[in-house]
Amino acid sequence: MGGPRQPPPGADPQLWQLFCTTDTDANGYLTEQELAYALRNTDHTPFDVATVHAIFRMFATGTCLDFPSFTSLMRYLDQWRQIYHTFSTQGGMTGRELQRALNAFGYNVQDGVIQKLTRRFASPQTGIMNFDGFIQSCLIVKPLSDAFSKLDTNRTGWVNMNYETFLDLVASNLP
Ligand SMILES: [Ca+2]
Repeated sequence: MGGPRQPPPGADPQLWQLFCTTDTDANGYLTEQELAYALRNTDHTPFDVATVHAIFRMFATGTCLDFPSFTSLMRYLDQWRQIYHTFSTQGGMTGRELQRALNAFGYNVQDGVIQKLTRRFASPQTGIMNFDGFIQSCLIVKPLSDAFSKLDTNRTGWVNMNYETFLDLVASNLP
């Protein structure tokens, strides 16, 4: 093995460096455990394992995440991070701010749902959500809302669906 690993042509040097540090066994792929090390909240706490798992599955091929997929993953997270910072104040996101962020993207999420998401993903002490909790909330609301919208063809906010369709909708959109 000898010398430092060369980045692929066109690689973002900062991302390449992060990839090499994260790829602790230097086999050219990240496992979910290796990726977990690279994903941090603003306060440097690691991401919740469920969030790492959901994101890893979105970008990895099987159990391996190569550098191009890692680049896409980090860019995807950057976009969410910008949204998170736009809508959050005081070093974290309150339920109100989460609601505002989701509304801005056309997801008209009611108070009751926001409370449930906050209870699940925010700190029980402060009610403040870290970046990883925000992602988890979006990974629940966005795909389910998009799937609902597809069925709500006349845009009334009402859909008539049977049990099987409902279960299929949920099962197809698990984070
Ligand atoms: Ca590896």
